[in-house]
Amino acid sequence: MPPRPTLTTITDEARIVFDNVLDAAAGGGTPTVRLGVTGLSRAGKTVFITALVHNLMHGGRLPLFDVYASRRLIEARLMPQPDDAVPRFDYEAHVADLVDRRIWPNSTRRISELRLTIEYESAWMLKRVLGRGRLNLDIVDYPGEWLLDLALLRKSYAQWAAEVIAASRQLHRTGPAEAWHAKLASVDPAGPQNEEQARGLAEAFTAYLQKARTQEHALATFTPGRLLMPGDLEGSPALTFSPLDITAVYSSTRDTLAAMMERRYEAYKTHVVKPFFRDHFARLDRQIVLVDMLTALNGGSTALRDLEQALTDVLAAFRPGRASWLTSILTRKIDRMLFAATKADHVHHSDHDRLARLLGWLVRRATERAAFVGAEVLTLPLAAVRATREVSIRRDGERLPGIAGVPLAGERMGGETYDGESEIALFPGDLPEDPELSFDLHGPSYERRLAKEAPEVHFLRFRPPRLERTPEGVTLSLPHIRLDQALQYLIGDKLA
Ligand SMILES: Nc1nc2c(ncn2[C@@H]2O[C@H](COP(=O)(O)OP(=O)(O)OP(=O)(O)O)[C@@H](O)[C@H]2O)c(=O)[nH]1
Ligand SMILES: [Mg+2]
Repeated sequence: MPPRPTLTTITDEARIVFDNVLDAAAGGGTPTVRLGVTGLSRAGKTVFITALVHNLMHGGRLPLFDVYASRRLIEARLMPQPDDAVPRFDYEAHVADLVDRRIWPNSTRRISELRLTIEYESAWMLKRVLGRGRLNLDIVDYPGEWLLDLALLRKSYAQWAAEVIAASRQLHRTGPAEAWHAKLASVDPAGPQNEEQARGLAEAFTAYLQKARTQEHALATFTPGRLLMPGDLEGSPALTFSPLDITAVYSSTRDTLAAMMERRYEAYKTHVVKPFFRDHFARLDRQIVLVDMLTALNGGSTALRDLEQALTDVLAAFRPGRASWLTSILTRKIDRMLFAATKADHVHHSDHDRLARLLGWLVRRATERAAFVGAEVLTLPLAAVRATREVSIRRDGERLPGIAGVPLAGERMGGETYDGESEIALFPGDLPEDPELSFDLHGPSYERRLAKEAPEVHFLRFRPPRLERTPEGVTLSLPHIRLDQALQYLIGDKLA
């Protein structure tokens, strides 16, 4: 078991206990589930939350969501959320984007929250006599870039700096890092602290992060998150720092440049990362971790390993475990975790088993840890919004399981650029059979073997679907894959 020095101070723990008791009081006796929707940037958090609310409010097709299938769900509606200081999740705008304009919502730039109150008829006679049941479902949405910061809580400045610099020296990252590396070489970490130098370094470092992120393979190792997505913190001193090359000449003497950077790094953790963790992640009951396996597969084994490392680091910050009735009020614990491979509509359902196996492999360490402390874990391929349909494609006399959809304008494949209007059918390639091979755990020869054994996969991004209408002209809710199964696992037992 790794140590858990994430929230070390007693004051932090006391705050969390206090907030939990407040939560219980603010619920006014209505049971509340705080659902953590966890995922790196572009993993599909905003789309998932929107689809979840839309399907519950508009009666989607949810045959595997028990309360719904047995017609016990009376109503789901958005209610004022518990935290007044956090903006409300802009559900209406996201639905309008998806349904009316058929575009995906923008990348999230700030934190927001929603409370969905579900009224239901209990499945139990006795409970039914006592009246209708009610459950509050609280969800927070935030920019995925910020999530990686949770890993910083366990890292010293020296450790973090060494890791970031090592990553930036990897072959595919040296181009974007050139200017920043030059700046690093021109300063002396043991020299006197200097605001101008600090600012110059921070700017060069931020520029590197931005450039590196747009590279095809660049993925998950980019911290601090607020340099990429500053929210309200733009320009503040807590963001004016950079890793320094201090492995050789680290001097912890006060007033050196290195000491100054270290102070700011620690300030960033104290004033930015810890409150974010304490207020939104330390109090979760259930968690869904969304993982975009397909984009990582497109990026090859380096991208997969990057993603694995990042997720393992992040998930170490959470507190899974089974709680007793008393500890469930005082210290909430995550007793159920769902790992979902998102955007599963990009492959034919005959490949979903492989997709689930790949994800299971990616999160195996986090799964072991959760199981060890008694939390339940499930792995599922999922599409919060299904943008494709399945077709069978004839090629060389063979029938291949394919998908059809409208590629986003500008998507390209085989020399063709799509206009965002016409539908195409394609066979994206089969997912690799053996997860271990995809992660290339045994060196480059495996990469070659993999290339031979598994044909290349290529995934296009599709436009959100055109919604079906009933003969009366009512639009149906957003189509999905296994959203009902996810709901059943995450909150089904609370609606019994
Ligand atoms: N086909 C399909 N695409 C999806 C689905 N969910 C997400 N996507 C795609 O993934 C992109 C990112 O989804 P978001 O929900 O915005 O991701 P996010 O995790 O909120 O990302 P940040 O806000 O940047 O942290 C979308 O723009 C879509 O292109 C899905 O269920 N099906
Ligand atoms: Mg988002």
